[in-house]
Amino acid sequence: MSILTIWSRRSTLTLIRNSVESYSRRCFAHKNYDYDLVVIGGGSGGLACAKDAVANGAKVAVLDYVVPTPTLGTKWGIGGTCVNVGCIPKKLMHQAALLGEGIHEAVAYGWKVEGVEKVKPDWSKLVQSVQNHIKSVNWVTRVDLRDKKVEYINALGSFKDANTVIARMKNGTERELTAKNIVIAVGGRPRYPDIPGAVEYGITSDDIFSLSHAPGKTLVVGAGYIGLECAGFLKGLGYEATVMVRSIILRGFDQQMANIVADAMVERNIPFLRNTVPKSVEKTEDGRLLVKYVNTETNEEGSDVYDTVLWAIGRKGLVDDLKLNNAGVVTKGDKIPVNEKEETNVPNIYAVGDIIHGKPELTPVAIHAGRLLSRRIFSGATQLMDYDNVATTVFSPLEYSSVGLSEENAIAKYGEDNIEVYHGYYKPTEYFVPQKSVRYCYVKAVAERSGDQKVLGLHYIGPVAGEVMQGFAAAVKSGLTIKILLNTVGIHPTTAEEFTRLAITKRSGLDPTPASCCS
Ligand code: FAD
Ligand code: NA7
Repeated sequence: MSILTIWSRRSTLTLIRNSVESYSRRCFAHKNYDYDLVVIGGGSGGLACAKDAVANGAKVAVLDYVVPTPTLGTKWGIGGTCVNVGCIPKKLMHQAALLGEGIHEAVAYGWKVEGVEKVKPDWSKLVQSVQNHIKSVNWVTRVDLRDKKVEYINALGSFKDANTVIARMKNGTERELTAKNIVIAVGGRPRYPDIPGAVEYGITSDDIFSLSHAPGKTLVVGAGYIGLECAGFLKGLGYEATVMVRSIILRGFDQQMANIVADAMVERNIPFLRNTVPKSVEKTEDGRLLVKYVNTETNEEGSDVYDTVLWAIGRKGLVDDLKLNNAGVVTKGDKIPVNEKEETNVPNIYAVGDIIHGKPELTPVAIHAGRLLSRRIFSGATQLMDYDNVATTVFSPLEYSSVGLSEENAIAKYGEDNIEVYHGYYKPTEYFVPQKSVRYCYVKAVAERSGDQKVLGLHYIGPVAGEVMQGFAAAVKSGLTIKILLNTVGIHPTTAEEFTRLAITKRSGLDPTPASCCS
Protein backbone atom coordinates (compact mmCIF):
# COMPACT_ATOMS: atom_id res chain seq x y z
CA MET A 1 0.00 0.00 0.00
CA SER A 2 1.51 3.35 -0.97
CA ILE A 3 2.19 6.07 1.60
CA LEU A 4 -0.24 8.27 -0.29
CA THR A 5 -3.06 5.71 0.03
CA ILE A 6 -2.38 5.25 3.78
CA TRP A 7 -2.31 9.01 4.27
CA SER A 8 -5.50 9.48 2.30
CA ARG A 9 -7.32 6.70 4.27
CA ARG A 10 -6.09 8.17 7.57
CA SER A 11 -7.29 11.65 6.71
CA THR A 12 -10.68 10.31 5.59
CA LEU A 13 -10.99 8.45 8.90
CA THR A 14 -9.94 11.54 10.88
CA LEU A 15 -12.49 13.59 8.96
CA ILE A 16 -15.28 11.09 9.71
CA ARG A 17 -14.21 10.86 13.38
CA ASN A 18 -14.14 14.65 13.74
CA SER A 19 -17.53 15.15 12.20
CA VAL A 20 -19.08 12.33 14.29
CA GLU A 21 -17.52 13.83 17.44
CA SER A 22 -18.67 17.33 16.62
CA TYR A 23 -22.17 15.96 15.89
CA SER A 24 -22.22 13.98 19.14
CA ARG A 25 -21.10 17.08 21.01
CA ARG A 26 -24.12 18.92 19.61
CA CYS A 27 -26.65 16.20 20.46
CA PHE A 28 -25.40 13.97 23.22
CA ALA A 29 -22.88 16.25 24.96
CA HIS A 30 -24.64 16.85 28.25
CA LYS A 31 -23.60 13.73 30.09
CA ASN A 32 -24.87 15.30 33.32
CA TYR A 33 -28.50 14.74 32.20
CA ASP A 34 -30.23 11.42 32.89
CA TYR A 35 -31.68 11.28 29.37
CA ASP A 36 -31.07 12.77 25.94
CA LEU A 37 -34.85 12.94 25.56
CA VAL A 38 -37.85 12.74 27.85
CA VAL A 39 -41.22 12.54 26.10
CA ILE A 40 -44.33 13.46 28.09
CA GLY A 41 -47.25 11.56 26.55
CA GLY A 42 -47.16 8.04 25.13
CA GLY A 43 -49.61 8.47 22.28
CA SER A 44 -49.21 8.60 18.51
CA GLY A 45 -46.76 11.52 18.38
CA GLY A 46 -44.80 10.84 21.55
CA LEU A 47 -44.13 7.17 20.84
CA ALA A 48 -43.12 7.82 17.23
CA CYS A 49 -40.67 10.46 18.38
CA ALA A 50 -39.28 8.31 21.22
CA LYS A 51 -38.74 5.20 19.08
CA ASP A 52 -37.04 7.17 16.34
CA ALA A 53 -34.78 8.92 18.85
CA VAL A 54 -33.62 5.59 20.31
CA ALA A 55 -32.92 4.32 16.80
CA ASN A 56 -30.67 7.35 16.43
CA GLY A 57 -28.71 6.50 19.55
CA ALA A 58 -30.48 8.64 22.14
CA LYS A 59 -31.30 7.57 25.70
CA VAL A 60 -35.05 8.08 26.00
CA ALA A 61 -37.83 7.87 28.60
CA VAL A 62 -41.56 8.18 27.83
CA LEU A 63 -44.10 9.12 30.48
CA ASP A 64 -47.70 8.17 29.88
CA TYR A 65 -50.60 8.52 32.26
CA VAL A 66 -54.36 8.40 31.73
CA VAL A 67 -56.54 10.31 34.17
CA PRO A 68 -59.77 8.27 34.51
CA THR A 69 -62.99 9.77 33.10
CA PRO A 70 -64.97 11.75 35.68
CA THR A 71 -68.06 9.59 36.15
CA LEU A 72 -67.45 6.10 34.82
CA GLY A 73 -63.75 6.13 35.71
CA THR A 74 -62.78 4.72 32.31
CA LYS A 75 -59.03 4.43 31.79
CA TRP A 76 -56.75 2.61 29.37
CA GLY A 77 -53.23 1.50 28.58
CA ILE A 78 -50.24 2.84 26.66
CA GLY A 79 -50.72 4.17 23.13
CA GLY A 80 -52.79 7.31 23.57
CA THR A 81 -56.12 8.39 22.19
CA CYS A 82 -56.04 6.82 18.72
CA VAL A 83 -55.43 3.27 19.84
CA ASN A 84 -57.58 3.29 22.97
CA VAL A 85 -60.46 5.73 22.57
CA GLY A 86 -60.12 7.16 19.06
CA CYS A 87 -59.41 6.04 15.52
CA ILE A 88 -59.15 2.31 16.20
CA PRO A 89 -62.26 1.54 18.29
CA LYS A 90 -64.17 4.08 16.21
CA LYS A 91 -63.24 2.35 12.95
CA LEU A 92 -64.11 -1.05 14.42
CA MET A 93 -67.55 0.11 15.53
CA HIS A 94 -68.08 1.79 12.15
CA GLN A 95 -67.15 -1.49 10.50
CA ALA A 96 -69.59 -3.34 12.78
CA ALA A 97 -72.32 -0.97 11.65
CA LEU A 98 -71.42 -1.43 7.96
CA LEU A 99 -71.51 -5.19 8.40
CA GLY A 100 -75.05 -4.90 9.78
CA GLU A 101 -76.03 -3.17 6.55
CA GLY A 102 -74.07 -5.76 4.61
CA ILE A 103 -76.13 -8.62 6.01
CA HIS A 104 -79.24 -7.14 4.44
CA GLU A 105 -77.41 -6.39 1.19
CA ALA A 106 -76.19 -9.98 1.08
CA VAL A 107 -79.78 -11.19 0.91
CA ALA A 108 -80.34 -9.06 -2.19
CA TYR A 109 -77.22 -10.63 -3.69
CA GLY A 110 -78.68 -14.11 -3.18
CA TRP A 111 -77.42 -15.18 0.23
CA LYS A 112 -79.97 -17.15 2.16
CA VAL A 113 -79.83 -15.70 5.67
CA GLU A 114 -82.28 -17.34 8.05
CA GLY A 115 -84.25 -14.82 10.11
CA VAL A 116 -82.55 -11.76 8.63
CA GLU A 117 -85.30 -9.55 10.03
CA LYS A 118 -84.28 -10.66 13.52
CA VAL A 119 -80.61 -9.71 13.13
CA LYS A 120 -79.56 -7.47 15.99
CA PRO A 121 -76.29 -6.36 17.55
CA ASP A 122 -74.79 -7.78 20.73
CA TRP A 123 -73.27 -4.66 22.33
CA SER A 124 -71.38 -6.57 25.03
CA LYS A 125 -69.80 -8.88 22.49
CA LEU A 126 -68.86 -5.94 20.28
CA VAL A 127 -67.29 -4.03 23.19
CA GLN A 128 -65.42 -7.15 24.28
CA SER A 129 -64.06 -7.76 20.78
CA VAL A 130 -63.01 -4.13 20.39
CA GLN A 131 -61.41 -4.04 23.85
CA ASN A 132 -59.59 -7.33 23.23
CA HIS A 133 -58.04 -5.83 20.13
CA ILE A 134 -57.06 -2.68 22.02
CA LYS A 135 -55.48 -4.71 24.85
CA SER A 136 -53.45 -6.65 22.30
CA VAL A 137 -52.21 -3.39 20.77
CA ASN A 138 -51.32 -2.09 24.28
CA TRP A 139 -49.36 -5.28 24.88
CA VAL A 140 -47.51 -5.16 21.56
CA THR A 141 -46.69 -1.49 22.19
CA ARG A 142 -45.14 -2.27 25.58
CA VAL A 143 -43.10 -5.14 24.16
CA ASP A 144 -41.97 -2.93 21.28
CA LEU A 145 -40.85 -0.19 23.68
CA ARG A 146 -38.94 -2.72 25.78
CA ASP A 147 -37.28 -4.25 22.69
CA LYS A 148 -36.34 -0.83 21.37
CA LYS A 149 -35.00 0.19 24.80
CA VAL A 150 -37.36 3.10 25.29
CA GLU A 151 -37.92 3.43 29.04
CA TYR A 152 -41.69 3.56 29.65
CA ILE A 153 -42.79 5.18 32.88
CA ASN A 154 -46.49 4.97 33.76
CA ALA A 155 -46.59 8.39 35.45
CA LEU A 156 -48.05 11.86 35.15
CA GLY A 157 -45.38 14.27 33.98
CA SER A 158 -44.91 17.89 34.99
CA PHE A 159 -42.05 20.36 34.73
CA LYS A 160 -39.76 21.31 37.62
CA ASP A 161 -37.64 23.44 35.31
CA ALA A 162 -36.71 23.50 31.62
CA ASN A 163 -34.56 20.37 31.93
CA THR A 164 -36.31 18.53 34.76
CA VAL A 165 -39.53 16.52 34.64
CA ILE A 166 -41.29 15.20 37.72
CA ALA A 167 -42.91 11.81 37.17
CA ARG A 168 -45.77 11.18 39.61
CA MET A 169 -46.64 7.48 39.81
CA LYS A 170 -50.07 6.01 40.50
CA ASN A 171 -49.13 5.40 44.16
CA GLY A 172 -48.21 9.07 44.61
CA THR A 173 -44.43 8.60 44.70
CA GLU A 174 -42.36 10.95 42.58
CA ARG A 175 -39.25 10.60 40.51
CA GLU A 176 -37.13 13.38 39.04
CA LEU A 177 -35.77 12.98 35.51
CA THR A 178 -33.37 15.39 33.89
CA ALA A 179 -33.12 15.61 30.11
CA LYS A 180 -31.36 17.68 27.51
CA ASN A 181 -34.46 17.65 25.29
CA ILE A 182 -38.11 17.39 26.29
CA VAL A 183 -41.00 16.71 23.92
CA ILE A 184 -44.55 17.49 25.03
CA ALA A 185 -47.03 15.13 23.33
CA VAL A 186 -49.89 15.06 25.82
CA GLY A 187 -52.78 15.34 23.34
CA GLY A 188 -56.24 16.27 24.54
CA ARG A 189 -59.40 14.98 26.19
CA PRO A 190 -63.09 15.61 25.46
CA ARG A 191 -64.74 18.74 26.87
CA TYR A 192 -67.92 18.75 28.93
CA PRO A 193 -70.40 21.61 28.60
CA ASP A 194 -70.87 23.85 31.62
CA ILE A 195 -74.50 22.92 32.29
CA PRO A 196 -76.18 21.10 35.19
CA GLY A 197 -75.86 17.33 34.97
CA ALA A 198 -73.28 17.31 32.17
CA VAL A 199 -70.52 15.54 34.06
CA GLU A 200 -72.76 13.44 36.35
CA TYR A 201 -74.89 11.97 33.58
CA GLY A 202 -73.11 12.48 30.27
CA ILE A 203 -70.37 10.40 28.72
CA THR A 204 -67.87 11.12 25.93
CA SER A 205 -65.90 9.24 23.31
CA ASP A 206 -63.58 8.27 26.19
CA ASP A 207 -66.37 6.03 27.58
CA ILE A 208 -68.45 4.87 24.62
CA PHE A 209 -66.07 2.22 23.26
CA SER A 210 -65.98 0.36 26.59
CA LEU A 211 -69.49 1.10 27.82
CA SER A 212 -70.67 -1.88 29.88
CA HIS A 213 -74.30 -1.62 28.78
CA ALA A 214 -75.92 -0.99 25.40
CA PRO A 215 -76.26 2.79 24.89
CA GLY A 216 -79.92 2.67 23.83
CA LYS A 217 -81.52 5.90 22.59
CA THR A 218 -78.62 8.35 22.42
CA LEU A 219 -78.32 12.11 22.11
CA VAL A 220 -75.00 13.09 20.55
CA VAL A 221 -74.22 16.74 21.25
CA GLY A 222 -71.83 18.29 18.72
CA ALA A 223 -71.62 18.12 14.94
CA GLY A 224 -67.87 17.82 14.53
CA TYR A 225 -66.52 14.63 12.99
CA ILE A 226 -66.51 12.74 16.29
CA GLY A 227 -70.19 13.55 16.87
CA LEU A 228 -71.22 12.49 13.37
CA GLU A 229 -69.17 9.31 13.49
CA CYS A 230 -70.53 8.24 16.89
CA ALA A 231 -74.14 8.97 15.90
CA GLY A 232 -73.52 7.12 12.63
CA PHE A 233 -72.21 3.88 14.09
CA LEU A 234 -74.76 3.88 16.93
CA LYS A 235 -77.61 4.13 14.43
CA GLY A 236 -75.96 1.51 12.23
CA LEU A 237 -75.88 -0.79 15.26
CA GLY A 238 -79.58 -0.33 15.74
CA TYR A 239 -79.78 2.34 18.45
CA GLU A 240 -81.76 5.54 18.00
CA ALA A 241 -79.32 8.42 17.65
CA THR A 242 -79.94 12.16 17.38
CA VAL A 243 -77.33 14.83 16.64
CA MET A 244 -77.64 18.21 18.36
CA VAL A 245 -76.06 20.93 16.23
CA ARG A 246 -75.17 24.30 17.75
CA SER A 247 -74.39 26.10 14.49
CA ILE A 248 -72.85 24.43 11.43
CA ILE A 249 -72.00 20.84 10.54
CA LEU A 250 -68.32 19.82 10.44
CA ARG A 251 -66.75 23.23 11.06
CA GLY A 252 -63.51 23.49 9.10
CA PHE A 253 -64.62 21.08 6.36
CA ASP A 254 -66.07 22.02 2.96
CA GLN A 255 -69.59 23.09 3.85
CA GLN A 256 -71.32 21.73 0.75
CA MET A 257 -69.82 18.32 1.50
CA ALA A 258 -70.61 18.64 5.23
CA ASN A 259 -74.27 19.23 4.48
CA ILE A 260 -74.41 16.30 2.07
CA VAL A 261 -72.94 14.08 4.82
CA ALA A 262 -75.66 15.32 7.19
CA ASP A 263 -78.41 14.83 4.59
CA ALA A 264 -77.22 11.27 4.02
CA MET A 265 -77.46 10.68 7.77
CA VAL A 266 -80.97 12.16 7.94
CA GLU A 267 -81.92 9.78 5.09
CA ARG A 268 -80.84 6.97 7.43
CA ASN A 269 -83.17 8.25 10.13
CA ILE A 270 -80.63 10.09 12.22
CA PRO A 271 -82.41 13.34 13.13
CA PHE A 272 -80.46 16.60 13.49
CA LEU A 273 -81.63 19.15 16.05
CA ARG A 274 -80.35 22.29 14.33
CA ASN A 275 -79.43 25.56 16.09
CA THR A 276 -79.91 23.88 19.41
CA VAL A 277 -77.87 23.82 22.62
CA PRO A 278 -78.44 21.70 25.72
CA LYS A 279 -79.48 23.42 28.97
CA SER A 280 -79.47 20.61 31.51
CA VAL A 281 -79.47 16.87 32.02
CA GLU A 282 -81.47 15.27 34.84
CA LYS A 283 -82.09 11.70 35.84
CA THR A 284 -85.70 10.59 35.55
CA GLU A 285 -87.38 8.33 38.10
CA ASP A 286 -86.93 5.34 35.84
CA GLY A 287 -83.21 6.03 35.49
CA ARG A 288 -83.27 7.59 32.02
CA LEU A 289 -81.92 11.05 31.14
CA LEU A 290 -84.11 14.08 30.59
CA VAL A 291 -82.32 16.63 28.42
CA LYS A 292 -83.68 20.17 28.26
CA TYR A 293 -82.52 22.27 25.33
CA VAL A 294 -83.17 25.55 23.57
CA ASN A 295 -83.25 26.65 19.95
CA THR A 296 -80.77 29.52 19.66
CA GLU A 297 -82.71 31.20 16.83
CA THR A 298 -86.28 30.98 18.10
CA ASN A 299 -85.54 30.67 21.85
CA GLU A 300 -88.04 27.84 21.80
CA GLU A 301 -87.34 25.36 24.58
CA GLY A 302 -87.69 21.62 24.23
CA SER A 303 -86.81 18.40 25.98
CA ASP A 304 -86.57 14.70 25.37
CA VAL A 305 -85.63 11.59 27.28
CA TYR A 306 -82.61 9.50 26.31
CA ASP A 307 -80.71 6.51 27.66
CA THR A 308 -77.32 8.01 26.89
CA VAL A 309 -76.04 11.55 26.35
CA LEU A 310 -72.71 11.72 24.56
CA TRP A 311 -70.78 15.00 24.52
CA ALA A 312 -68.78 15.47 21.34
CA ILE A 313 -68.27 19.21 21.70
CA GLY A 314 -64.53 19.33 21.05
CA ARG A 315 -61.35 18.49 22.90
CA LYS A 316 -59.21 20.33 25.41
CA GLY A 317 -55.41 20.27 25.26
CA LEU A 318 -53.91 18.74 28.43
CA VAL A 319 -51.70 21.63 29.49
CA ASP A 320 -53.00 22.02 33.04
CA ASP A 321 -51.08 19.17 34.73
CA LEU A 322 -47.78 20.08 33.06
CA LYS A 323 -46.85 23.08 35.27
CA LEU A 324 -45.48 24.74 32.15
CA ASN A 325 -44.74 27.94 34.11
CA ASN A 326 -41.88 26.18 35.87
CA ALA A 327 -40.18 25.75 32.51
CA GLY A 328 -41.32 29.08 31.05
CA VAL A 329 -43.26 27.46 28.19
CA VAL A 330 -46.03 29.75 26.91
CA THR A 331 -49.47 28.51 25.93
CA LYS A 332 -52.24 29.76 23.68
CA GLY A 333 -55.50 28.80 25.35
CA ASP A 334 -55.15 25.09 26.08
CA LYS A 335 -52.64 24.55 23.28
CA ILE A 336 -48.90 25.13 22.86
CA PRO A 337 -47.72 27.32 20.00
CA VAL A 338 -44.65 26.02 18.16
CA ASN A 339 -42.58 27.27 15.23
CA GLU A 340 -42.01 25.32 12.00
CA LYS A 341 -39.47 23.14 13.84
CA GLU A 342 -42.01 22.21 16.54
CA GLU A 343 -39.94 24.27 19.01
CA THR A 344 -41.79 25.99 21.84
CA ASN A 345 -40.52 29.35 23.10
CA VAL A 346 -38.02 27.40 25.27
CA PRO A 347 -35.19 26.14 23.02
CA ASN A 348 -34.86 22.56 24.32
CA ILE A 349 -38.62 21.96 24.73
CA TYR A 350 -40.67 20.84 21.75
CA ALA A 351 -44.31 19.85 21.20
CA VAL A 352 -46.02 17.56 18.66
CA GLY A 353 -49.48 16.18 17.98
CA ASP A 354 -52.86 17.39 19.17
CA ILE A 355 -51.36 19.64 21.83
CA ILE A 356 -49.86 22.07 19.32
CA HIS A 357 -51.82 25.09 18.30
CA GLY A 358 -53.50 25.42 14.91
CA LYS A 359 -52.59 22.14 13.20
CA PRO A 360 -54.69 19.13 12.10
CA GLU A 361 -55.51 16.85 15.03
CA LEU A 362 -54.84 13.51 13.36
CA THR A 363 -52.75 10.49 14.24
CA PRO A 364 -50.61 10.33 11.09
CA VAL A 365 -49.85 14.04 11.51
CA ALA A 366 -48.66 13.48 15.10
CA ILE A 367 -46.59 10.44 14.04
CA HIS A 368 -44.94 12.12 11.06
CA ALA A 369 -44.17 15.30 13.01
CA GLY A 370 -42.79 13.25 15.94
CA ARG A 371 -40.44 11.28 13.70
CA LEU A 372 -39.19 14.26 11.75
CA LEU A 373 -38.57 16.13 15.01
CA SER A 374 -36.48 13.28 16.41
CA ARG A 375 -34.45 13.14 13.21
CA ARG A 376 -33.78 16.87 13.37
CA ILE A 377 -32.67 16.65 17.00
CA PHE A 378 -30.64 13.44 16.86
CA SER A 379 -29.50 12.75 13.32
CA GLY A 380 -28.88 16.15 11.81
CA ALA A 381 -31.86 16.01 9.46
CA THR A 382 -33.44 19.26 8.34
CA GLN A 383 -36.79 18.17 6.90
CA LEU A 384 -39.75 20.05 8.38
CA MET A 385 -43.27 18.72 8.83
CA ASP A 386 -45.58 19.82 6.02
CA TYR A 387 -49.03 20.33 7.51
CA ASP A 388 -50.62 21.19 4.15
CA ASN A 389 -52.59 18.80 1.97
CA VAL A 390 -53.15 16.26 4.74
CA ALA A 391 -55.97 13.93 3.70
CA THR A 392 -58.62 13.00 6.21
CA THR A 393 -61.79 10.92 6.38
CA VAL A 394 -65.02 11.31 8.28
CA PHE A 395 -66.27 7.77 8.93
CA SER A 396 -69.93 8.76 8.78
CA PRO A 397 -72.35 6.07 7.51
CA LEU A 398 -71.70 7.34 3.98
CA GLU A 399 -68.04 8.29 4.33
CA TYR A 400 -66.47 11.60 3.38
CA SER A 401 -62.82 12.09 2.57
CA SER A 402 -60.94 15.16 1.45
CA VAL A 403 -57.51 16.54 0.79
CA GLY A 404 -56.48 20.15 0.35
CA LEU A 405 -58.70 23.20 0.32
CA SER A 406 -62.44 23.37 0.75
CA GLU A 407 -64.30 25.23 -1.97
CA GLU A 408 -64.92 28.21 0.34
CA ASN A 409 -61.28 28.40 1.46
CA ALA A 410 -60.06 28.20 -2.14
CA ILE A 411 -62.41 31.04 -3.10
CA ALA A 412 -61.34 33.09 -0.07
CA LYS A 413 -57.67 32.55 -0.95
CA TYR A 414 -57.70 32.94 -4.74
CA GLY A 415 -60.99 34.72 -5.55
CA GLU A 416 -64.07 33.15 -7.13
CA ASP A 417 -63.04 34.16 -10.67
CA ASN A 418 -59.79 32.21 -10.32
CA ILE A 419 -61.27 28.93 -9.12
CA GLU A 420 -62.90 26.17 -11.18
CA VAL A 421 -64.96 23.54 -9.40
CA TYR A 422 -65.59 20.21 -11.17
CA HIS A 423 -68.27 18.04 -9.66
CA GLY A 424 -70.62 15.16 -10.24
CA TYR A 425 -72.95 12.69 -8.59
CA TYR A 426 -72.29 9.04 -9.35
CA LYS A 427 -73.72 5.58 -8.81
CA PRO A 428 -71.51 2.91 -7.19
CA THR A 429 -71.99 -0.31 -9.16
CA GLU A 430 -72.35 -2.35 -5.98
CA TYR A 431 -75.30 -0.20 -4.86
CA PHE A 432 -77.59 -1.29 -7.72
CA VAL A 433 -78.42 -4.85 -6.65
CA PRO A 434 -79.41 -4.02 -3.06
CA GLN A 435 -80.98 -0.78 -4.37
CA LYS A 436 -79.05 1.40 -1.96
CA SER A 437 -79.57 5.13 -2.19
CA VAL A 438 -77.09 6.83 -4.51
CA ARG A 439 -78.56 10.27 -3.84
CA TYR A 440 -75.56 11.51 -1.87
CA CYS A 441 -72.65 9.88 -3.71
CA TYR A 442 -70.76 12.93 -4.93
CA VAL A 443 -67.24 14.01 -5.93
CA LYS A 444 -65.74 17.44 -6.35
CA ALA A 445 -62.38 18.81 -7.47
CA VAL A 446 -61.47 22.39 -6.62
CA ALA A 447 -58.81 23.75 -8.96
CA GLU A 448 -57.12 26.85 -10.27
CA ARG A 449 -59.01 28.18 -13.27
CA SER A 450 -56.03 29.01 -15.47
CA GLY A 451 -53.32 26.95 -17.19
CA ASP A 452 -53.34 23.22 -16.53
CA GLN A 453 -55.55 23.90 -13.53
CA LYS A 454 -53.61 22.85 -10.45
CA VAL A 455 -55.85 20.86 -8.12
CA LEU A 456 -56.26 22.63 -4.77
CA GLY A 457 -58.72 20.28 -3.12
CA LEU A 458 -60.44 16.94 -3.72
CA HIS A 459 -63.63 15.87 -1.98
CA TYR A 460 -65.39 12.51 -2.12
CA ILE A 461 -68.53 11.16 -0.49
CA GLY A 462 -69.16 7.47 -0.90
CA PRO A 463 -67.96 4.01 0.07
CA VAL A 464 -64.41 3.38 1.39
CA ALA A 465 -63.64 7.08 1.20
CA GLY A 466 -60.28 6.89 2.96
CA GLU A 467 -59.03 4.16 0.63
CA VAL A 468 -60.08 6.24 -2.37
CA MET A 469 -58.46 9.44 -1.16
CA GLN A 470 -55.08 8.21 0.07
CA GLY A 471 -53.58 7.79 -3.40
CA PHE A 472 -55.09 11.00 -4.70
CA ALA A 473 -53.51 12.79 -1.72
CA ALA A 474 -50.09 11.72 -3.00
CA ALA A 475 -51.04 13.03 -6.44
CA VAL A 476 -52.15 16.39 -5.00
CA LYS A 477 -48.89 16.62 -3.04
CA SER A 478 -47.06 16.00 -6.32
CA GLY A 479 -48.80 18.93 -8.03
CA LEU A 480 -51.79 17.18 -9.64
CA THR A 481 -53.60 19.22 -12.31
CA ILE A 482 -57.05 18.77 -13.79
CA LYS A 483 -55.31 18.07 -17.10
CA ILE A 484 -53.45 15.10 -15.54
CA LEU A 485 -56.50 13.95 -13.59
CA LEU A 486 -58.70 13.80 -16.67
CA ASN A 487 -55.88 12.15 -18.61
CA THR A 488 -55.65 9.39 -16.01
CA VAL A 489 -57.31 6.20 -17.18
CA GLY A 490 -59.78 5.01 -14.56
CA ILE A 491 -60.06 1.60 -12.94
CA HIS A 492 -63.48 0.27 -13.86
CA PRO A 493 -65.81 -0.35 -12.11
CA THR A 494 -64.69 1.59 -9.06
CA THR A 495 -65.91 4.72 -7.34
CA ALA A 496 -62.42 6.25 -7.33
CA GLU A 497 -62.56 6.44 -11.15
CA GLU A 498 -65.23 9.12 -10.79
CA PHE A 499 -62.40 11.60 -10.21
CA THR A 500 -61.06 10.84 -13.68
CA ARG A 501 -64.46 11.47 -15.26
CA LEU A 502 -65.18 14.90 -13.82
CA ALA A 503 -66.43 16.81 -16.83
CA ILE A 504 -68.93 19.30 -15.44
CA THR A 505 -67.92 22.58 -13.84
CA LYS A 506 -70.15 24.41 -11.40
CA ARG A 507 -69.66 27.53 -13.48
CA SER A 508 -71.24 25.80 -16.52
CA GLY A 509 -74.50 25.37 -14.60
CA LEU A 510 -74.94 21.93 -16.18
CA ASP A 511 -76.74 19.22 -14.22
CA PRO A 512 -74.12 17.13 -12.33
CA THR A 513 -76.49 14.20 -11.76
CA PRO A 514 -76.09 11.19 -14.06
CA ALA A 515 -79.24 10.12 -15.93
CA SER A 516 -81.81 8.52 -13.61
CA CYS A 517 -79.68 9.24 -10.53
CA CYS A 518 -81.30 10.47 -7.38
CA SER A 519 -84.83 9.98 -8.56
P1 FAD B 1 -52.57 11.25 22.25
O1 FAD B 1 -52.66 10.11 21.33
O2 FAD B 1 -53.82 11.76 22.85
O3 FAD B 1 -51.55 10.82 23.39
C1 FAD B 1 -51.27 11.62 24.51
C2 FAD B 1 -50.98 10.72 25.70
O4 FAD B 1 -50.39 11.50 26.74
C3 FAD B 1 -52.25 10.12 26.29
O5 FAD B 1 -52.04 8.76 26.59
C4 FAD B 1 -52.44 10.91 27.58
O6 FAD B 1 -53.18 10.22 28.55
C5 FAD B 1 -51.01 11.17 27.97
N1 FAD B 1 -50.82 12.30 28.87
C6 FAD B 1 -51.50 13.47 28.90
N2 FAD B 1 -50.98 14.29 29.83
C7 FAD B 1 -49.95 13.62 30.40
C8 FAD B 1 -49.01 13.95 31.40
N3 FAD B 1 -49.00 15.14 32.01
N4 FAD B 1 -48.08 13.01 31.75
C9 FAD B 1 -48.06 11.79 31.14
N5 FAD B 1 -48.92 11.44 30.16
C10 FAD B 1 -49.84 12.36 29.80
N6 FAD B 1 -57.20 10.62 14.02
C11 FAD B 1 -57.05 10.08 12.81
O7 FAD B 1 -56.01 10.29 12.18
N7 FAD B 1 -58.00 9.27 12.25
C12 FAD B 1 -59.14 8.99 12.91
O8 FAD B 1 -59.98 8.26 12.39
C13 FAD B 1 -59.33 9.54 14.19
N8 FAD B 1 -60.45 9.25 14.88
C14 FAD B 1 -60.60 9.74 16.13
C15 FAD B 1 -61.74 9.38 16.83
C16 FAD B 1 -61.92 9.85 18.11
C17 FAD B 1 -63.17 9.44 18.87
C18 FAD B 1 -60.95 10.69 18.71
C19 FAD B 1 -61.14 11.19 20.12
C20 FAD B 1 -59.81 11.05 18.03
C21 FAD B 1 -59.63 10.57 16.73
N9 FAD B 1 -58.49 10.90 15.98
C22 FAD B 1 -58.33 10.37 14.73
C23 FAD B 1 -57.49 11.84 16.49
C24 FAD B 1 -56.25 11.10 17.04
O9 FAD B 1 -56.65 10.18 18.02
C25 FAD B 1 -55.28 12.12 17.62
O10 FAD B 1 -54.99 13.09 16.64
C26 FAD B 1 -53.98 11.48 18.08
O11 FAD B 1 -54.21 10.48 19.01
C27 FAD B 1 -53.07 12.55 18.66
O12 FAD B 1 -51.89 11.98 19.11
P2 FAD B 1 -51.03 12.68 20.25
O13 FAD B 1 -49.76 11.92 20.35
O14 FAD B 1 -50.95 14.13 20.02
O15 FAD B 1 -51.88 12.51 21.58
P1 NA7 C 1 -65.01 19.70 16.98
O1 NA7 C 1 -64.62 19.33 15.62
O2 NA7 C 1 -64.33 20.84 17.66
O3 NA7 C 1 -66.59 19.92 16.98
C1 NA7 C 1 -67.26 20.25 18.17
C2 NA7 C 1 -68.74 20.36 17.89
O4 NA7 C 1 -69.43 20.62 19.11
C3 NA7 C 1 -69.08 21.50 16.95
O5 NA7 C 1 -70.17 21.13 16.18
C4 NA7 C 1 -69.41 22.63 17.93
O6 NA7 C 1 -70.28 23.56 17.38
C5 NA7 C 1 -70.12 21.86 19.02
N1 NA7 C 1 -70.05 22.51 20.31
C6 NA7 C 1 -68.97 23.05 20.91
N2 NA7 C 1 -69.29 23.50 22.13
C7 NA7 C 1 -70.60 23.25 22.31
C8 NA7 C 1 -71.49 23.46 23.37
N3 NA7 C 1 -71.10 24.05 24.50
N4 NA7 C 1 -72.77 23.08 23.22
C9 NA7 C 1 -73.18 22.49 22.08
N5 NA7 C 1 -72.37 22.23 21.04
C10 NA7 C 1 -71.09 22.61 21.15
O7 NA7 C 1 -64.89 18.52 18.01
P2 NA7 C 1 -64.90 16.96 17.89
O8 NA7 C 1 -65.22 16.51 19.26
O9 NA7 C 1 -65.74 16.44 16.79
O10 NA7 C 1 -63.40 16.68 17.50
C11 NA7 C 1 -62.42 17.17 18.36
C12 NA7 C 1 -61.12 17.33 17.67
O11 NA7 C 1 -60.58 16.05 17.45
C13 NA7 C 1 -61.26 18.04 16.37
O12 NA7 C 1 -60.62 19.28 16.47
C14 NA7 C 1 -60.57 17.12 15.42
O13 NA7 C 1 -59.62 17.77 14.64
C15 NA7 C 1 -59.95 16.03 16.26
P3 NA7 C 1 -69.74 24.93 16.67
O14 NA7 C 1 -69.40 24.54 15.27
O15 NA7 C 1 -68.54 25.38 17.47
O16 NA7 C 1 -70.88 25.84 16.79
